[in-house]
Amino acid sequence: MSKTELKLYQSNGSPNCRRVRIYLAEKGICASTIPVDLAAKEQFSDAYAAINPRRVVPTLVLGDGTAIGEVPAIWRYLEEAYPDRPLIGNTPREKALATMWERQVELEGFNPTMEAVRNAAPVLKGRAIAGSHDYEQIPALVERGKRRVKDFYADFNARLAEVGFVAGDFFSIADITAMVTVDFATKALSLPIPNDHMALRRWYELISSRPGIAA
Ligand SMILES: N[C@@H](CCC(=O)N[C@@H](CS)C(=O)NCC(=O)O)C(=O)O
Repeated sequence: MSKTELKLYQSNGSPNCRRVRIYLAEKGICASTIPVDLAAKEQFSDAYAAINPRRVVPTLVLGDGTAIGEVPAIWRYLEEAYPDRPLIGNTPREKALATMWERQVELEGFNPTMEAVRNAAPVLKGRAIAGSHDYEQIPALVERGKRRVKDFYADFNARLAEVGFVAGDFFSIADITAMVTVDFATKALSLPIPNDHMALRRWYELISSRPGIAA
């Protein structure tokens, strides 16, 4: 299958889509991008629901029509189909570490950021959780989410005082999710990395200089 047969259904403002865009850019994989307008609720159209019944972005569609949703599943497919420049580690040990740290970043940093944003944004009223069902916002989750993001910053500042990258001494999907988390928490929650978190700031500057991060 040629690389150009990959289609990524995505939205530019979506942090989950950015996790995949950065991955593609870092690996040098070409995929045509097909915009899904979340503001216009295009994710609920019959055409998109046929591609992703969960009605969320991103979705990667392969040349044979197979539709893959969920960021880790998309990464998993791409990592096996395009093994050059591995981003989920080289060896069994590195693969486990990259997966473990990426999941920890998602659980402790990315998800709390999304929870705080989704429970606060007036435009997401009645849509506190992405997906097929509607859930009302719970204002108390906004403050708790912000507190958890601050704890994530402190914990990962300590981690990055010991190692160069989140998973150890190699760049990986764990750095991608951490980078997307910091940028989204800064923009949407006005929670930038605190000035005294020197190790996290050093890591952020290093990662920001990679060309793929602009994706
Ligand atoms: N667990 C899913 C999360 C996908 C997700 O929540 N996407 C958001 C955009 S960041 C979405 O589609 N939102 C649509 C909505 O809120 O209706 C994944 O890994 O892809």
